[in-house]
Amino acid sequence: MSGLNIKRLDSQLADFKAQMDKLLAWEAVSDEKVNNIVNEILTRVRNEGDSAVVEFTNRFDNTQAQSMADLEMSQERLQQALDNLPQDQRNALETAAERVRSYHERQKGESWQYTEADGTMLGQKVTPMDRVGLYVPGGKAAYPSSVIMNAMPAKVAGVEEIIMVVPTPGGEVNELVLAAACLSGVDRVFCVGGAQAVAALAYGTETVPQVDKIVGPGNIFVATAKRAVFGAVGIDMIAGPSEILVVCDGLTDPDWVAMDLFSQAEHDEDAQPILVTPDAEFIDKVEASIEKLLPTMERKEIIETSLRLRAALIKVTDMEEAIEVSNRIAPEHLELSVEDPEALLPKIRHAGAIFMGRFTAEALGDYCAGPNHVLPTSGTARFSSPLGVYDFQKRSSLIMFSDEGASEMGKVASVLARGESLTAHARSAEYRIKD
Ligand code: HSO
Ligand code: ZN
Repeated sequence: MSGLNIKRLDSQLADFKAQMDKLLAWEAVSDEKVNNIVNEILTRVRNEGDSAVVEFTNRFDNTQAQSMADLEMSQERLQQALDNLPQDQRNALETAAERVRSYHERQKGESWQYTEADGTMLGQKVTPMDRVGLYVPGGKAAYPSSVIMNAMPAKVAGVEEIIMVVPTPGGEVNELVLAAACLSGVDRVFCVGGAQAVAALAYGTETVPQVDKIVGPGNIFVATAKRAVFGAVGIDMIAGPSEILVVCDGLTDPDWVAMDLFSQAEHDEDAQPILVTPDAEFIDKVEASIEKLLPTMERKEIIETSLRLRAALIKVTDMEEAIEVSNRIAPEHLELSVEDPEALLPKIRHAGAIFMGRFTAEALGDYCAGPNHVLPTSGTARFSSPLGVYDFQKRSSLIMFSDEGASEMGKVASVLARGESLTAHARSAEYRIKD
């Protein structure tokens, strides 16, 4: 038995459903105190602009900026960060950026139209957003890979201007983050974080241009601020802690499975790693691998907490049931660690990203496979999708009637308008009816 006490569940036991519900219960905390602080910051930035942003930044990030100009990074500075990277870092970053670009190229929505027999034309016009804001967290969650994953789909969509904000506590900038911004075509970078950064992007200041949508992960202050400005601007999803579900037939090296579980656990104490298998002995083997490998991990404290709080080793009767459990969880990342993943694919309904086969480590998807690593968490894969080009494009409907079409449809509209007692609608349509 393990000292870690990782939860074990068995689909044959009477309380399985209740245990599953308990395992998956996750609520984003909403904190009254945080709400009040965020609201004050939003109001002050909205009313006072740059000076409030500078004041909050100096206060929270311990910097000594005199003005917004001190907090902006020039394009030359971004290029310099890229040029000064060790060659292997630069190559890897370039390979990743290129693969992410080429995958996302395929997501571009195209405009379309069709013409009816009487000459009436209908269609849909796709337009990129003008300007978007990208929030990049500082400190331990400053991931250059996330800069690429957030900026590249916007770039591919054709967004004209990408504005990045990133906190730099103590004035310390992350060179890899700047290099990734350079490679992804970010236009302007401000060393500002927290709710003040979200406010600057949402309302605009003398220096920071107002954006149409804000994307990117952040701490509770950032998430609360994004929720508050939604409506004035668009926002992406508010991500919960990382999750990985490994569905395994019991034939993969247990060390591989243990490390795949660690790979998401190391993100966050609240991350959720789960194994589902029909092979009871395999559960013991993976647990033994976990015990053996954990002491070797740099982030063992975080991994251990995540394993203790939120992990589970689930025994099912067969693969069919494994997929049922997977659909119930709707995981952010699903690994199908089996011989023939394609045979399982048709039955999988809910997952942010599906990693097929024993060789497909989720970590490859985080960095360089090509698909986006910003994915729906906490079961939201039931109704939402990975971040993509489509999140930076919008659609306008196109309608052009021929005189004949206007006459025919005028009759239909007139009847419906009079049914709603909207006479101006009816008469506007009727003017165009030919006698
Ligand atoms: N797995 C994270 C993304 C990430 N992993 C960034 C490494 N760096 C999103 O679920
Ligand atoms: Zn990751």
